[in-house]
Amino acid sequence: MPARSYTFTHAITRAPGASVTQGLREADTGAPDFALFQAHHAAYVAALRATGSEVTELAALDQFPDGVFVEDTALTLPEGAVVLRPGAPSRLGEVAEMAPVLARFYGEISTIQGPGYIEGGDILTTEREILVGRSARTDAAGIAELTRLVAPWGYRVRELQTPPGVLHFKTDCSLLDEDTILATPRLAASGCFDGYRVILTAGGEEAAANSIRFNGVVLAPAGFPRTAEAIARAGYDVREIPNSEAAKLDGGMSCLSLRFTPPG
Ligand code: CIR
Repeated sequence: MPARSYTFTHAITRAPGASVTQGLREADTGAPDFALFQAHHAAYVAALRATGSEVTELAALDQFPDGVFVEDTALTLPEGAVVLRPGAPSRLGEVAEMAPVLARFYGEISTIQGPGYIEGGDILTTEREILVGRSARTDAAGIAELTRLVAPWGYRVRELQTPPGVLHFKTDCSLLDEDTILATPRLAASGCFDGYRVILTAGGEEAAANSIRFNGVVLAPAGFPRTAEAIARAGYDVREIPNSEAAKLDGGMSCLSLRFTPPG
């Protein structure tokens, strides 16, 4: 049986809209260039497709500047999909756009009702558990509701802390295989990955931590050569994807897709 935490037959992405230049950002390093963002996004989608996966590309939503970061709207597991509740007020409405799309693949879907909040960027699903980092976007009530929703499917949720000043838990880590996590030294130092093998990002290359294992490849943001080399040396097939524009909005490889294998 292939590993459910990184083997996927499907993915969903959303094209960036022109309003992506107004997307949320922790620090303003300038607006992303829209045309370049589109080109980078196309390279990302092509890399997903090259693994044989079926990628559903949704149309841009100009009313949601951060709509391209579809990961934050849902948690997609083989047993079912959970529509989340983003903690960023400007992003709450994105979930109503995603729910009917997921219903096409899953039939019935579960929904975080609130009052808590939880964004997909704070959720790392491994082969043995679901790790969720509390952050400025994800609170204890949101995590508790998710825990209740996935319990019948046999998942254990472990609540952790996203490092202060870091947008999402997965800003600082990604799953490479059943036993291996790529993480920044600052997150790994918390001990939250004890029991896993950890590959650390190189000094000054913390942004490389938001990579994704997708079927046979690891998609990593381009521009972090020592970390890419460390991942390759560990035996993974690394594909570097240009990400300079999404990075201006604190976005990396995971944010840009929902990855899943529909039931049945
Ligand atoms: C935001 O602040 O919500 C977006 N600018 C970036 C979202 C990145 N999403 C993710 O890491 N899953």
